[in-house]
Amino acid sequence: MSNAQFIVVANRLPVDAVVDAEGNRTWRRSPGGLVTALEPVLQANRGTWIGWAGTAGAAPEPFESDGVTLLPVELSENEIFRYYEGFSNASLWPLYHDAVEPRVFRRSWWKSYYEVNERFAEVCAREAAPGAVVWIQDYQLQLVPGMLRERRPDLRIGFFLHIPFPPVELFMQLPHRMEILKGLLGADLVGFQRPLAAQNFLALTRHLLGYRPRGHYVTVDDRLVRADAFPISIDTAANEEVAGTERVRQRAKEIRAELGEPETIFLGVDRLDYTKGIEVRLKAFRELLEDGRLEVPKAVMIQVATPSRERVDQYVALRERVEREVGRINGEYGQVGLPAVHYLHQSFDRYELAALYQAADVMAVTPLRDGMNLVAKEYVASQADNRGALVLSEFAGAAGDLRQAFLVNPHDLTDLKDGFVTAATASADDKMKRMRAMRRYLRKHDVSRWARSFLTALGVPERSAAYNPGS
Ligand code: ADQ
Repeated sequence: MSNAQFIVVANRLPVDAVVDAEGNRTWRRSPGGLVTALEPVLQANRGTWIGWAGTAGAAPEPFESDGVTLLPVELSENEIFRYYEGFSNASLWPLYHDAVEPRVFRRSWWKSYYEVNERFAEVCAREAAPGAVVWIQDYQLQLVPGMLRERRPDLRIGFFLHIPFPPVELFMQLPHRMEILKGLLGADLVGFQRPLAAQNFLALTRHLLGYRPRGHYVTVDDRLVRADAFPISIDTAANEEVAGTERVRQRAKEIRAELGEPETIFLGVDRLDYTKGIEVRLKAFRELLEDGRLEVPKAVMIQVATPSRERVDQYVALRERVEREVGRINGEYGQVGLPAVHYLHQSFDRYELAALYQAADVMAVTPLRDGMNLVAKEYVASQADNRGALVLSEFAGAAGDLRQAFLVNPHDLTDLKDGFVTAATASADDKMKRMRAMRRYLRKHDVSRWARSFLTALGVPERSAAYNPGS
């Protein structure tokens, strides 16, 4: 047994390997709110982060990064295929997102999912100090809470699901549904993005196990398990700071100039994922051009689609469909030197992203289903002059927080098209009021508040270092 007082367990470590020309490997912290929120807690508690380092084969030795111990877990090529691309991303991911794309089940994937979860649980059981706090992240590791409790009943175990939790009828399709539910119930606290997800989970314990949940609690053996909502957020101050730099302001102006000073720039920024509603967004834009309600070059769209899960069949097919649609729109409505849709299948640093957010008049966040959607929150935080308009899907968890957005139902193309036009033609005053209210909300509800409220609910005492390391 080791001495880690606070452990985060996630599929990926919060760093990416960078290999230079001589073949030397160094590690670069990967961007993201989760790392930002948890780093101070980890630093103050000699914390440990357990996760996969991102490449197949033998795991690198544990190492320190910014005061945090990083403990790589090995995944073989076969496990990446079965546990990660298979069961996690082709079975669970579509099913938990309301099956907006058909889910695929393979028995060999489950075996690998089980084995990898067991490996994570074993590493964690070995590292944790007596009575330590362990916080497990997301759908790839749903068996870990139960496996860990069997090995180490002394630990405080929290689990947070970043994606939606499906209604009972959908969850019931899942082979090994019982093992997964029991795995989650190994935690003391199961956190979700939205209250409805917590309710789905509690209803499932009644349906599948005959338990009798009361309020947010359900009794499992002699333990109380709490299921509740903790909507994740962004590092609002950091986003505002980047957006306020001269560099970003200049770059935003430059982008508008490069596009020929259009009246309305529509922007989409997503991982290239079928849940994000990129196809319906493009279709709505095309029909608006077709109907003459929008016109190139007065209106243009920028679609940034970060490469994602490129070896999973559904993602390969999606990319082809999206790129065909972009080609079609540009073929029909573009002019020489003036495409209707600027499509960028790339990742950008946070300055370029902030400049794009600032250049955009209408941000189109139209997922068919999404746990939260941080892009919507980043866009709002970047509107230093309260100028832009956010079109937001009711099916994104963020719609519960950003109530002043132009809310749309992306499953209803007419509603989506009307939402685009309403946002594009809203008065400056209306947009400013909405934006101000949303920015105020995000200043208060940022990612460190999210982490704090989860840890408090997990019973980490307020005065302990794990609760508020900065003080
Ligand atoms: P994701 O599905 O990855 O997250 P999202 O919440 O939008 O979705 O986060 C995407 C992140 O990637 C954002 O921080 C964004 O800035 C960044 N990003 C997107 N495109 C980029 C690009 N081209 N270059 C650089 N960065 C880019 C999952 C769930 C969400 C939930 C989060 C957090 O699916 O619902 O909000 O976890 O819990």
